Amino acid sequence: MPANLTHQYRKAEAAYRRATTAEEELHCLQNMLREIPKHKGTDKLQSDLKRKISHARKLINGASGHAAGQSQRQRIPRQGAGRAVLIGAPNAGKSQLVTRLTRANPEVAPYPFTTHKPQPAMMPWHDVMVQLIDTPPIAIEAFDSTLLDLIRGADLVLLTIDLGEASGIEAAQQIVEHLQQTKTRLAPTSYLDLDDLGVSYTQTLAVLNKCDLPNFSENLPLLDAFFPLPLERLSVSAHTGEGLESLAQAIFAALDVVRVYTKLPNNKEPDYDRPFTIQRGGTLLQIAHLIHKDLASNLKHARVWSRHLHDATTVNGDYVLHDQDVVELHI
Ligand SMILES: Nc1nc2c(ncn2[C@@H]2O[C@H](COP(=O)(O)OP(=O)(O)OP(=O)(O)O)[C@@H](O)[C@H]2O)c(=O)[nH]1
Ligand SMILES: [Mg+2]
Repeated sequence: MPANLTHQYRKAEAAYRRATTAEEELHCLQNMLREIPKHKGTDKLQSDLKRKISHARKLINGASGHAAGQSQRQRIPRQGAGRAVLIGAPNAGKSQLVTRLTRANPEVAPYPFTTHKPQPAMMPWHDVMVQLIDTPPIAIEAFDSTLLDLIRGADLVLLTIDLGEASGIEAAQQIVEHLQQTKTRLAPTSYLDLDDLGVSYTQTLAVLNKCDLPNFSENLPLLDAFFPLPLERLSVSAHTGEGLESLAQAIFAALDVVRVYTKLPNNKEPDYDRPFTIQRGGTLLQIAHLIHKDLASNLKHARVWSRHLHDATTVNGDYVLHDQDVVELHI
């Protein structure tokens, strides 16, 4: 029987994927269980959820132990409009890309295994910031499984491939195939497997790096023959900067968020410097909640300036926001 999952369930599931603490995970799993349609087709999902809830509770209650403390330390707080994690083989150019896209200064070197631990940095894109995480290289023979948590929790993975060398394709192919054997896999879009909740797919862009090198165009067609996944591809050079604007644009687009500017009733102009961002499809009530939870519970109505409406249209909390809407909240 098909599960026929609702929009509300999908939203709860998306929040679960982004949870960065055990408490958040528990809260999201409880939401998923509440929202899941209760019928025979979802029996297995329901019992999976209950099992995960009980596991998350145990983790939180026993959090004084060494293992729990360690996993908390490895968690990097989420910042900005979303999180993209760069992964790839040694020397693919991950750190060089982060240097070019952000103001961070990770170590870049002409030899492999330069980066030792995940490092967050912020990428400015127009008026928002996106969190990029540089990671140590993936070597199949010594795979560091803590990377799996980062991939699972990411909004986007940037699989960085060195196309300056033909061996770059094989290295990336091995990474993809290795991950497909785990429960944390790469895919053109993010979703959780309906038959096995433990299996998670994270949306991935293939970043074809080193397009300034002479062998790049020769290696490009080899991708079609040898690369196992139909991922969106972008050719870039972290060295010359070519393609990086398109990459930044693609990263922001993949996050699928909208920017919302708030305006105080007595002010003429909204605060254009600091937009709030929420997942596309999000409502005015969610923005109110982001600003302050009391604002959400006391919200009476709002006025909206939007490309899709007449200026200053009055709307309610369930109004679905568009990118670059301006809202004036009234309580
Ligand atoms: N020609 C060229 N060289 C590049 C490019 N991007 C990176 N490199 C060089 O490739 C080497 C590796 O770059 P890193 O950014 O350190 O690679 P990494 O993927 O972070 O490596 P690990 O930390 O070992 O995983 C350095 O010598 C960079 O200067 C590029 O687009 N073109
Ligand atoms: Mg590096």
